[in-house]
Amino acid sequence: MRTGLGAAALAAVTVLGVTVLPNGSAVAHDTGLRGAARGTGTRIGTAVDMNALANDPAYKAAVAREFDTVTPENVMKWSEVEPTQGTYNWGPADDLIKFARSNGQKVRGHTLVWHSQLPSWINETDFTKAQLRDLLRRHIFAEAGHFKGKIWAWDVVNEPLNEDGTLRDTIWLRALGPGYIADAFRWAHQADPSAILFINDYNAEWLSPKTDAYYKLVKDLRRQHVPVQGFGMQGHLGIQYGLPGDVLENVKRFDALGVKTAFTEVDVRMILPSDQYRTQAQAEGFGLMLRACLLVKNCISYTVWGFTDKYNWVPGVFSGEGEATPMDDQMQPKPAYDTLRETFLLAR
Ligand code: 9MR
Repeated sequence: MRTGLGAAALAAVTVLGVTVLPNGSAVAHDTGLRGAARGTGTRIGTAVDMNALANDPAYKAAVAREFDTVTPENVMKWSEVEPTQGTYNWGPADDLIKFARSNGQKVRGHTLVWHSQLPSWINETDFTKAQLRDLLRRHIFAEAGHFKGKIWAWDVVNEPLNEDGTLRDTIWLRALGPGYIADAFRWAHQADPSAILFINDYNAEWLSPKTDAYYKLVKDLRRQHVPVQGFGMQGHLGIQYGLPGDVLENVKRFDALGVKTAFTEVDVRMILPSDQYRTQAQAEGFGLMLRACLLVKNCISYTVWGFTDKYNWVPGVFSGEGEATPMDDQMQPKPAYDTLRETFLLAR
């Protein structure tokens, strides 16, 4: 396991649905990414758009065929689960859990504490600091409690740091102080002791002031026996910035801390229109993060933030950019898909 990922990784070739590995063996293209990942120790996952899952049979079939973990792209966020104070809407997330169970998939919960996608009633009411602390605690117990035993890994705190490594100025920092991160992990662990608890962020993949601060934060929290068990690197890259060179080094240092790691929201966007060079650079971006994951011991999952350009958040946020996923808008594999598959196959 995980031995075949040296320079030989470049020598696997996929032609007409068959991948020829450097040792000469051929693997037919019929098992999907899920089949390719089997036995590598790293699960392949995707974010799921619940509307697409309900209305697009080809999308639904692909989620079941290609992935062994699912993450709700939106339906577990606070604004979605408690749109009106005290009135919970668990239905869509329950549906995803049911879908995952019937397909033998694990669920990554996303996300308990975030500054974004908060219900409007939180921002619109003048809560005191003590009330906000109580609301956050109740929210964590309500949500992690509702899904207790059904979530493999939770993104407990999402995006709490700035690029310079300081704590992001959020409603939670202002109300609870810097200890809110430790509190959130303790509450989540009490509510669902079997879930693997992650801290999660973007621009967290390479060496930088931000990841230096995460390294220190995770180390300090663990020294205080706070149940932080995983470091999640979202993995949103854009080829126009160049691909980061020191991803493996970064993953390695968290692995050495004794926490699990995961790539949690991978996509690689580009300035449109695409061409073969951009599409190839994109494939390299997907591949370099998967390779880093497979080369360390405890990188337990690699999740793409959507697998088809048919449903994707990028064009709505970054104007003129897109095509960020491994399959095109017809759900046909792009070079990134083949790279992911070949990289997994070489690691088995
Ligand atoms: O993909 C999600 C999109 O549909 C939502 O509109 C958006 C709202 O902020 O959140 C997107 O997902 C984000 C994820 O929850 C956290 N990391 C960044 C993701 C992309 O913005």
